[in-house]
Parts: sequence; C-alpha cells; structure tokens
Amino acid sequence: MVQINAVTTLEVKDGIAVIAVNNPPVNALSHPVREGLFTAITQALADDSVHGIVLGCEGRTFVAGADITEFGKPFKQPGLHEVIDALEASPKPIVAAIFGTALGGGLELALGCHFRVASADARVGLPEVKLGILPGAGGTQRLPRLVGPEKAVAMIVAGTPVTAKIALADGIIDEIVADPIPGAVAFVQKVLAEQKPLVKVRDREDKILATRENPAAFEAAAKAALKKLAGVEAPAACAQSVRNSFSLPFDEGMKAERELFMQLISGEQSLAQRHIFFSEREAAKVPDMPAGVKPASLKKAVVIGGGTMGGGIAMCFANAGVPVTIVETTDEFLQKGLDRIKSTYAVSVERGALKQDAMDKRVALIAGTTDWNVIADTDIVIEAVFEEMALKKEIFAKLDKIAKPGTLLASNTSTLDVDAIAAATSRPGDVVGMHFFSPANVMKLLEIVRGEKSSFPSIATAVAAGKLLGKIPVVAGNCDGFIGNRMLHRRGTECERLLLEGAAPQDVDAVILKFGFPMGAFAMGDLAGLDVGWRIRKHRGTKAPVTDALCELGRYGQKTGKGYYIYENGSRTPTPDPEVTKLAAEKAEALGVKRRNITEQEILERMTYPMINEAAKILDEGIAVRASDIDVVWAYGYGWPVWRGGPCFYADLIGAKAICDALEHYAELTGDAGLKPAKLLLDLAASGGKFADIGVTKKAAA
Ligand code: T1G
Repeated sequence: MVQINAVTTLEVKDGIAVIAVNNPPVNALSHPVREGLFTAITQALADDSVHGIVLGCEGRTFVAGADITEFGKPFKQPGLHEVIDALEASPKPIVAAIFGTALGGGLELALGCHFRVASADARVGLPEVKLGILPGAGGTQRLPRLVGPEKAVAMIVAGTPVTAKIALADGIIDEIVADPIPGAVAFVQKVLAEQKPLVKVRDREDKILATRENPAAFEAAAKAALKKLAGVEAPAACAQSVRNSFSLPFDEGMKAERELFMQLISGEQSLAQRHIFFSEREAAKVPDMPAGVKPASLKKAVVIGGGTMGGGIAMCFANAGVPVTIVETTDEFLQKGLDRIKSTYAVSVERGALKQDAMDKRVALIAGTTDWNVIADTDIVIEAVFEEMALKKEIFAKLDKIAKPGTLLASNTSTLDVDAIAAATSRPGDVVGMHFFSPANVMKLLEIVRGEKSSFPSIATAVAAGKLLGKIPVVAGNCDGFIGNRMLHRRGTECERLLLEGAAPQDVDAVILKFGFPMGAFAMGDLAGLDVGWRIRKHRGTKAPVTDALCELGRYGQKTGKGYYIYENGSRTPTPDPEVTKLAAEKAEALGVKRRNITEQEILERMTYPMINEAAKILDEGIAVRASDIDVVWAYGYGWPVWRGGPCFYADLIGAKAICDALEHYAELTGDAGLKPAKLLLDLAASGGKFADIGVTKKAAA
C-alpha cells in the first residue's frame, strides 16, 4: 500500500488498484483529497500491472461532497473537474465502492467512474440546493443521462438522497454488494473477464433522447419540483441546468453549469444556507459541558398526556425505534390519543410516505395506560399536558415520587418557568424543558430549556434525545418564552399595533410571505388559535385591543371559522374580512391611535427589527449560547426562510446601525419604549460589529 498523501492511499493487488480516501469525519473533498485522488489515479493509469481500479473510502461514509469549509477561500488545483475527467478518460474500468452516503461532489465523483456498486444501506444524492447552490461538478449533466431528466430534476431540486434500492432501480448504481470494496473488486474483475464495454456516463444519450424530442414531461416535472420555491434562486438554477443536459451538447451543458454554480456560490442566499448548515451542527454543542459527561441511554420513554403534542412526541420516539408509553387520566382520553396517532400514520401510508409494515412496527412501539407506575421503569419522561403551572407542579411532584434515580424529567412547556416546575421535585438537577413544535412528529426544532439547577448529564441526555428523535436541538436558558416564543411575542405586539395604525392582516401577511415565510403572522395566529394568547394575556393582565375584541366575539381562528380572516366551510384558506379592519378602526379611535397608510418596507422592518432587538437582549442575558442558535430556532421552528439565514444573520446584512436608527424612529412613532434599541445592538452599531462576531456568550461559556 502506498500512502499517496495524508488522506489517500493506493494499493495494487492481483492487477486491481484500490484507491482509498480517509478524511474524517465525512471524507469531504478537501484540497488534499483532490490532490491525493488525482495523483493516485495518474499512478494507477500509468502502472501496466493495473487492469482495473476501485475508488473507495475508509471511515463511516463514502465521500459526502465538496469540503464546504473551503467555500469562499482561494481555490486550489486540482479541482474536482480535473479529478473526474481523469476518472472518466481512463481506458481501465473504474468502479466506485459506495457506503454510508455519496452526496454532492461525492456522487459526482462516482458518476465519473464507469460503474458504481453500493452497500444496501447506502444513500446517494445531490443535496447542493440545500446549500443554495447546484451540483457543480457535472451532477446536473451526468445524472440525467442515467435516470432521465424528469427524475433528475426532481432529485436535484429536492436535494433528497435516495436509497441504494432506488438507486439500483433507477440505474444510478449497478449492483448492491455486501461489502463495498471487496464487492467493487469482484465487480471490476467481472467487467474485465467479460470485456464489458466502458461507457462514459457523459456519452450516454439513451435516457435523454426522448426528452430532447419532447420536453413536455420534463417541464411538468420541473414545474412540480419548483412549486412553493418562488424567490429561492438555487432550485430554479438546478432545473435550468438539468434542462441544459438534453438541450445542449455535454460540454456546453457543463460550461453553463459552472457559470450558474459560480453565480450562486457567491450569492447571499447560499451564504445564508451554509450559515444554517454549520449553525444547526454547532447548536448541539454546549460550550461549558465538562469533558467526559455522557448522556444516559434512552431505551424506554413515557409521555404524560396523549393530546396533539403528547401524541406527536410519542410518534417521534416510535419513529426512532424507542418503545414509548402514553399516560393519560382516563381510558377515553387515552383511546382518543392513540386513535389520533394511528390516523396520522395512516395518512402518511396513504400518501406513500410510509410503508404499511413500517406503520405497524411504529404503532406497536406505542403503548398507553392510566397507571402511573409505568414511570418507575423508564429512562425519560416528557410531560405534555395543558399549559397550567399548578397542573405541571402536581405532575412533577408525582413523577418525583415514582421515577427511578437518573430518569430525565422533561416538560414540553412552551412558556412556563422551568425552575418553578423543577422546584416541585426533590431532584431539580434531573429536570429540563424539552419544547417541541407543532406538529411534534414533523417539526425539526427542539428547544431544550436549561433550568438554573439542570445538571450537565441531564442537558447532555436531552441533547442526545433530540438527535435520536431526528430533531435539531438548541439549548436555551429559562425565561418567559425561552428564545423562539419570546421573539415571536415581540412580533405579535407589532402585529397588533399595525392593525390599530391602519394595516390590514392581509397587508402584513403579504409582506411576510414575500419575505419567504411559509405563512403570515396573522394566518399563523388563526392556525394556533387566538384564544391561547387571549387566556395568557388575561392571566397576565395584558391587553391586545383588536385581538381581544375578536376573541370576545368568539373569533378564535380556523377552529371557529373566523379569526383575523374568515375560513369558508372549514377550509384552511384565509379570506380577508373587512369587519376586522372596521373593528381595528373603532379600537384605534377609542384609543386615540392615528391611522395612516403603512408602507411594505415599514411593515417588513416592524416584523423583523423588534425581534432582532429581542435577540440582542436574549444574547446579552445568555439565554441563547450563540447568535447562530437563534437563527436555527427561527429557521426550524418558526419558518424563517433558510435562504435568509435567520434573524441575526439577516441583521448582519442590514447592519446594526440602520436597525438601531429604525427602532429609535418606531419607538418615537409608537411611543413604545420597548422598541428602543438594546444595549448589545447599540454596541454593535457603535463598533460596526456583527452578531456573527459575538461567538459564545459569556454567561453560557462560564
Ligand atoms: N464539508 C465539510 N464539513 C462537513 C461536510 C462537508 N461537505 N459534511 C459534513 N461536515 C462536517 C459537519 O460540519 C460536522 O462537523 C461533521 O462533518 C459531521 O457532520 C461540487 C460543491 C454527510 C449526511 O451537502 O449532509 O459537493 O460539527 O454532524 O449527522 O457539487 O453531514 O463535527 O465539526 O452532519 O452523520 C454537498 C453535507 C456539498 C452533504 C452526515 N454535500 N453533509 O451527517 O454528521 S456541496 C452535502 C451532510 C458539493 C459539488 C458541491 C451530513 C452527512 P462538526 P454531521 P451526520
């Protein structure tokens, strides 16, 4: 075996050269890897004793793409194109040995080989669109030549990997093997023995000819793939590049792909999406976690409450293969909860998103009882009952008596004081908040609330639980509304004021949708139910004149057919209602609020800047560990468009000074001192600093 460089080896045995990359953690195509590959291929091609070549990897996965950390840095040769061209030009058969994931540049590398074999659990795909770019090393030109442009555009615009089984059926791989490298060696020996012709993927036309003659099916597939992606640059560029694969000669298609790639990679949207990529991975790291603290293993789970949230949380455990028991107060409530779970799974099966046998396996992992003793033998308990402090305290006092030592006791509260809940037990160190987002079996975000006394093992276990459940865990300090809801509340206050000052719900929501959110603020309020906030305000003695008045009229939103909008005959489509504007005008008059035309720009600023201001306070108080955590919370919990990077990333694009000036203006305009810029934001404005520079907040690092 020859060590070509630190990350590449070449071993020749019985006429077969095995080139292996070993660049942990995911064999990304860093400059040393590209250089090592190019050298190894050149050597193998020049070696007359070599008749066939296998391209493989050591470690936990095949190549998971270009090295994203090199983006934006000076480019070093050889590029991936040179490496792939060398593979494709080889007169000796080359087989890629895929396992784990072959993603982005990793799959493109494999598409440069003559053949591909993979282990049964492998997944292959081109996820570049999730980084705001497109496959830039031939993926948009070679993949259509294997699977056809229709399948290719769907795969590339979605960026979702496919399983080895589908890849084999679609012709991306040639064989599923038990062991990648030995399997690839056997495959290349078979090619040599049968003198199979070496067809370069670039020369394959059979899968694109029909589309070239009649692109109607492709255009339909592209249109379907691009639905709901208006304003996002990369998906449209992906579709155009796949269109080039059958409408242009290969080399021209490659050239156009390169140009599109260079445009996107230096754009704001890709910067934002790469920021989110690394931020979601960073968020799981707790800076002050002492080395050696291990999360407890989670073999069994209990969920208190089988309502919408409790049921969704139980599904998360079942989806992760963890047996879970729902504890309810009555058999009737229990059955209702279990039935709701079954019907949710049934909808996924109907849609083809889940196989019947997978549903059966998951449902079999979910049990239900009214007997609390089940808690004595579990590793984690998540309480998901009604948002009422007295009830929560009663439950945690009960858990304290039954649960075995070391059981993680978590509350799914979205607003209540976790320290107060923990104080109802004799083991506050074992108590954390685990705030799931509705629908809990779908939403990726998990806000882990660290109480004053939450122990490091408890935090570590909660973060590990989040990952186990396929969530993106973000650790937040304990305060009213934690990170997400605290900022959302700030936006809500502005929404109410804008209604009084003259903006209609549909005006505000139109601006928010244009910005890229999947749903407007008022439509979201109607979905969640206006009565939820009304009850909290009444409890706190605060007011929202227009919304309170709507609630007094029984207009709670979708659930009552009327809220800020009207929902005809149970539909979910919001229809503007002039009655709401009339009511707002009456309230404004009663409160002496002057009504005026409000520009889209002002609406956008008041829907974002007060939240950013709150983010500054949240960071200053150490409630969030990093600014990027706040961006992850909003991107995965509240629909902030990932291609806008999150509130703090967005603020850095605008600049703290401009935001402070606008906030000063709105504070004066509205008379709300709460809009005055936070100290941290003023400091950034004065220093010309960015949220990105703040790094880990002092308190969190302590
Ligand atoms: N480059 C650099 N670092 C990477 C990386 C990459 N491509 N992928 C992962 N990492 C780091 C990650 O930040 C983390 O670091 C560690 O590896 C483990 O990752 C020309 C230009 C492969 C499915 O988009 O989807 O090719 O936090 O926690 O959950 O067309 O990582 O430990 O310091 O995510 O097991 C296209 C991105 C690139 C795939 C593994 N490829 N990666 O998931 O581990 S663009 C991608 C993933 C491209 C070409 C273009 C996942 C994974 P740290 P992890 P995981």
